Amino acid sequence: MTARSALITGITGQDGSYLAKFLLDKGYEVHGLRRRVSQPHIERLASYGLRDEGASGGIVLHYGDMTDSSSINRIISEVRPHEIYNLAAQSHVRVSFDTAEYTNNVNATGTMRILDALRNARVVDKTRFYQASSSEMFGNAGRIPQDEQTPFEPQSPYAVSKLNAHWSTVNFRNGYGLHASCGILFNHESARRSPTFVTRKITRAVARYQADRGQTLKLGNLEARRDWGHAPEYVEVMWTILQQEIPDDYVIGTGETQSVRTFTELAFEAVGRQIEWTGAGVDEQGVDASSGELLVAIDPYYFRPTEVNYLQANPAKAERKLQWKASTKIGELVRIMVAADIADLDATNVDES
Ligand code: NAP
Ligand code: F7E
Repeated sequence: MTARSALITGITGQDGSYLAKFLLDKGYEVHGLRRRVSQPHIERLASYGLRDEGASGGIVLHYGDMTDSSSINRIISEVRPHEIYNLAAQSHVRVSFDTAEYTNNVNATGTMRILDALRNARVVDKTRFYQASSSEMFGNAGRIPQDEQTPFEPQSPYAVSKLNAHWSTVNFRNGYGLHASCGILFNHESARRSPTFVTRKITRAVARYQADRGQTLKLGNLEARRDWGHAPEYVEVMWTILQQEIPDDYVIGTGETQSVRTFTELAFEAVGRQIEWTGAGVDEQGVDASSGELLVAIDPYYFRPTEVNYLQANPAKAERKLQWKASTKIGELVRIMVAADIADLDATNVDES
């Protein structure tokens, strides 16, 4: 029997790398779209084996870009995959305020390029499509927790672009019968999370303190609350979503929420340090309760023009229909990430802004 094939956009990212491994283990022929960069960065995939087209085993990487229809058309026509996981995105919310047009081009128009390519290659009947939608689309929805019926109130260019891609996917499902589904995923983190997201920024800072190379950790809004889960569990549900007979959209999260402040406290507690908070607003500081050492300060650079204050998933539909439930709780997630960063202390001097 011929292996099922999958094309992953965003394969070099956190989720793409976990998903590639998950699909390889299931016997899939895995293809990935990667963009050209001056410094090759496929570390997250290196251990899985890369191969040339035509050879067996490993992953086939194709050069392309979400901003380039011709490469997307070419790759889809050549690979004609059974499944497409569209994970590529300019995924940083704060950066999207500085690069709004580009973010929209990659995330929204990029998704439309893939959907149109599926029509043009006449594989709408053959290919199933997964769209990486985001809890950011809920924005400040005013309803807690958020489920599939919660109205969207996006608060950033990133969230607006993801909402565009989300509705385009639903439209192609309704209009052309494409087996297209959206996973509305809440924040999911791991040792592979880019260091510019707050969780990894914090766990890396804790690891540096542990090695006596600590520098004051500069953060923005400590009060924002997120529903943080563990990324490897979240890529499994992407696959489960595409195995359903009827395409649909699902909210995926743990159902629990914590503030950035609490995540910071838990991360320092993982190495035996208690934070004592003093001051208020931009003058607030977190100091080591025993030594008085300054651990955390506020830097307004990390504030966003519009912030999402409170995200908490209601994943009841996924639990009921997909039999999926997040198992890693926040305490364990923090311990996994801190331990990985302590084991990998080379990674200093990375730009975390
Ligand atoms: P990530 O680590 O930032 O990875 C993003 C991927 O997209 C990378 O492979 C990146 O390539 C690629 N990419 C960016 N711009 C591209 C372009 N112009 N052309 C081709 N590829 C491009 O993101 P992630 O955390 O794995 O998230 C995966 C997807 O889920 C994203 O769409 C994200 O928006 C969405 N999402 C994430 C979360 C979360 O908490 N992680 C929650 C909800 C939704 P490079 O490696 O070359 O940069
Ligand atoms: O921010 C606050 C910040 O950048 C979380 C992406 O994967 O999840 C992610 O988006 C919160 C925000 O992730 C810093 O203001 C405080 O309230 O880690 P983040 P995000 O914006 O939630 C969603 C679901 C996605 O779809 C996105 O692709 O933390 N915060 N201080 C900070 N954030 C950062 N980055 N850096 C700080 O210093």
